[in-house]
Amino acid sequence: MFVDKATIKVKGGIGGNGCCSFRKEKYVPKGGPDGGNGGRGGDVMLVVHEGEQSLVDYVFNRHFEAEKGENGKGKDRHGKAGRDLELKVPLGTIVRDASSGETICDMSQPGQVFLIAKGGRGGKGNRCYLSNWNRAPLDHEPGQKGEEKEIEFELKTIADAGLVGYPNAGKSTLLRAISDAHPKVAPYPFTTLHPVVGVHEFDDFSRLTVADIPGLIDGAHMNVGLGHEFLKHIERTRVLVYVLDAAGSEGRSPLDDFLCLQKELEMYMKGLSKRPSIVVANKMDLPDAAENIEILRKKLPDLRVIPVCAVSADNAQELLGELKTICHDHKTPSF
Ligand SMILES: Nc1nc2c(ncn2[C@@H]2O[C@H](COP(=O)(O)OP(=O)(O)OP(=O)(O)O)[C@@H](O)[C@H]2O)c(=O)[nH]1
Ligand SMILES: [Mg+2]
Repeated sequence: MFVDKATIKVKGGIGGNGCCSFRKEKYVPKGGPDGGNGGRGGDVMLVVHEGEQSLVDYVFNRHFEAEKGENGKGKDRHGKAGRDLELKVPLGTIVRDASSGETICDMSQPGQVFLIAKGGRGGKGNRCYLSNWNRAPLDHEPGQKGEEKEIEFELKTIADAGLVGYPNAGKSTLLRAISDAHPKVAPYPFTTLHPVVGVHEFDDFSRLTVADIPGLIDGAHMNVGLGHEFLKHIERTRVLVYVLDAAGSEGRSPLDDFLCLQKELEMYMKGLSKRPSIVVANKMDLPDAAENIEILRKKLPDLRVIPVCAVSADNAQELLGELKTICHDHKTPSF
């Protein structure tokens, strides 16, 4: 199940209570106060986990509370602090306050950690109240409550490149050819129903992340097909890769496909189609592809058109090299 929105409640752990106790020992009369402090409650932290690609963990379980601090004890023993609670979120999760809608943080860096709800302070034991004026204090504090928040997660995938194209153009096949991901491939439209991110590691150990986005069709902006719902997952990619069925095997012209895709992107978000782009002319093994690629090159002189056969991974290296160069030259757009 792919989930890109969730609302949850987080609560820092309650601090442990301070203790009221007096030293009792043989031959030590009036031993004095020895009540220890309570431990602090655990914090709730958000941690980016690159293995996660969905917010599915937060659909059924919506309440998260960190551990309570231990109560203080006699003989000056302080309570143990409560354990922090780490909530894993996928890279690209935007965190908002559920009531005001205000953005609290954007989990956009690998390994990023954010303290979302602080645990309560532990209460003071009666030992802390010892003074020259009060040699036998009975005062001691209860632990404080932890911070409590209702927050909203929205996942907007972050990847170096985003594959956009019509259903069946071969986006998932291409992702399989150039990365470690294994999205489902099938000869019917809308095989991919949610974004999948794959990673390619180059020989110099640099990495390229590529997001496969569900197929777009004409009128997606009017909610035709899967609509625009998934386009938010290419908003934060540096390069757009238009994957076209260069053989026109479904009776459409690749050039028209490209122009319609560009129009849909622009309708979703102004300026999106101006992002650095590459055109992948896929299915070069089929007849008519060679002829169509010439038309594409002629009509789109400013764009790099790369012929690829995704099934046999032909020319995948050239595409990867080109993506690497473009990603190197362009920073991730900021939002
Ligand atoms: N002959 C040929 N067929 C290909 C090529 N690339 C993909 N296909 C076939 O095209 C069909 C669709 O491929 P997918 O990778 O599932 O296409 P997609 O763009 O991910 O489709 P959706 O997930 O539905 O949007 C499959 O039957 C693939 O085997 C290619 O280079 N040559
Ligand atoms: Mg697919």
